Amino acid sequence: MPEHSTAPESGPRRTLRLGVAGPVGTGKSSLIATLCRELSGELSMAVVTNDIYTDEDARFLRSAGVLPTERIHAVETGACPHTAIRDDITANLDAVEDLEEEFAPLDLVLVESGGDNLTATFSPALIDAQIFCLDVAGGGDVARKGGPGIGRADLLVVNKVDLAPYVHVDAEQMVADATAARDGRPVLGLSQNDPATIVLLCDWVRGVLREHRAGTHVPQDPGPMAPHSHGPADELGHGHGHGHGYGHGEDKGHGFAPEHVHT
Ligand SMILES: Nc1nc2c(ncn2[C@@H]2O[C@H](COP(=O)(O)OP(=O)(O)OP(=O)(O)O)[C@@H](O)[C@H]2O)c(=O)[nH]1
Ligand SMILES: [Mg+2]
Repeated sequence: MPEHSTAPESGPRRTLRLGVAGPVGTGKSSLIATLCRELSGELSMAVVTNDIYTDEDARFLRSAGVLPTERIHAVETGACPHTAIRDDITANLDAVEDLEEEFAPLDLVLVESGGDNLTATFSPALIDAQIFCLDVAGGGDVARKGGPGIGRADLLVVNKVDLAPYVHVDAEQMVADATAARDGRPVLGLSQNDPATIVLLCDWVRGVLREHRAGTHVPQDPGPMAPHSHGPADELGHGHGHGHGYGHGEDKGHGFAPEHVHT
């Protein structure tokens, strides 16, 4: 098994590795593009994208011009996205470490998961903190469906709140449902068209980075995905090894200022 350095001997790694997961089309790449646009003036940043068969997300981000193209690496998972962010993280860890070496010192590496379902979360061996991204267009009830990302990601984003009236969703209720499912962990209603929500997102990232650098941020494992099968290969015993007893940390993560906390 390859050895990956995770921290210099003298203290925590400088670079914060931040994962962004969530169902297909909920706005993960757009959120990452926004963070690059807003924060690359103050932070040295890079991005790793995951797509199943293509490098579509990396091409989108490169064409958006939000970072120098060489700071955006694509991992083609060739399989169910959660495999590459949770079960065998080698390709992603290599991509992250290559970027950290090439552009040292990096402050922030964003890792976008391939769009999956409600059960995919990052391994804390790959990332330090993770955002789980839903959108209102997926339906107001999604936040009530639970799962490790909704329940225990460091930040849950309810995205595209500007679309709520058009898809007959009560965005405030959706945020309230999400908050109720998270035992105090933060929830953010976000829209690319609402600068105030983007400020809150950026402030949350700055807060995590501060705690990471201070050594007080503890990466949390939201937990594994539910047992499932990928067909004949799994039946022959070549499964992904789900069902480990991952613990659920007690750290509730980084909240917003009181006036922005959704309870
Ligand atoms: N109205 C609105 N549209 C948004 C917002 N954020 C993203 N979108 C749109 O949603 C669509 C999907 O966005 P992406 O960022 O590609 O979503 P994704 O989660 O990266 O998609 P996959 O990687 O394919 O899973 C695009 O057409 C975006 O322009 C938002 O805040 N409001
Ligand atoms: Mg994407």
